[in-house]
Amino acid sequence: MTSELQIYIDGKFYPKSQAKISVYDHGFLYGDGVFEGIRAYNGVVFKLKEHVDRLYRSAHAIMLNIPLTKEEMVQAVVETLRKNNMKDSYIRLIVSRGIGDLGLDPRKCPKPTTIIITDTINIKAGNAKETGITTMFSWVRRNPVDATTHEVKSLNYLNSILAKIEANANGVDEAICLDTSGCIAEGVGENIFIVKNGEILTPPTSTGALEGITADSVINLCRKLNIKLTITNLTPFMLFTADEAFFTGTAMEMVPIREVNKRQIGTGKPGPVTKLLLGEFQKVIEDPTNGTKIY
Ligand code: PXG
Repeated sequence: MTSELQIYIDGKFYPKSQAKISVYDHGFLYGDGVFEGIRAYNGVVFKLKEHVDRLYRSAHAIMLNIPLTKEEMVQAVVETLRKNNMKDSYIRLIVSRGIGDLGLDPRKCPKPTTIIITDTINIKAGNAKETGITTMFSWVRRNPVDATTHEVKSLNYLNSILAKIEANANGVDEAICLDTSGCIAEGVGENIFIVKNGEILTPPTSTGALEGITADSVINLCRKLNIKLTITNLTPFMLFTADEAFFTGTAMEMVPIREVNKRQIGTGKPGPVTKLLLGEFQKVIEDPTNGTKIY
């Protein structure tokens, strides 16, 4: 019999069925908290230190003091994976404002809640890497660059969820969010890249997009491979007329985009630059020096 998944809450482990938090936790009541989505491949947590750094940057922006040091947080993630005997995992790291009263005031929340879930859900999108996925622009604009900006990986994801609901309702695989000026920001949980005349373009975080860790790996790959990469505003027209396009993110990894709002992108099949990067990116995630060893 396989034992139940153990979940870390504030330094203790609980079986999944008993891993519960208070209904007075402000993460639940107000979306007041921050999180990370991380993956482990073959016994190595990919870019764990980078994810922990980003978690602390998000926390700093919302004035949330995480009760662990970054080193302790790294260790807590590793310990949770060990506890569950896991080598491959989709990890969710959450720090909420903690238990307070029913008012908004965070001063009523003396202790943040730290949760680490190391699950095994298979989020690989079938054969999407070979065929590419369909997308549409959502009517939901990415939040402006204030409190709920996606630069902060906060627990406020309604913006992305509404865009996802719209994509689901329209029978397309993923939504793309525009910023308040109508330029492309990102997908619901992915950064976006286009290829035009052999060069790569991706939007800046001033569109309210998250500074993606997968995107950063792809940007570094472009440098290594001498592919010109420019961070610049992208209009919907630029995506309609791109030769190739793809998403990057921890969950999806790298996935080609073949269609947007019923317009075919390029040949409608993953193009040469995307294919090259897909192959190279696979090597990056398999390279144990790009992460933290669990065992
Ligand atoms: N933009 C946003 C808004 C995100 O939340 C990314 C880009 C990609 O960043 P990384 O660092 O992962 O390359 C994210 C992160 C999911 C899921 O299960 C994915 C994210 C967040 C929450 C859930 O699909 N992606």
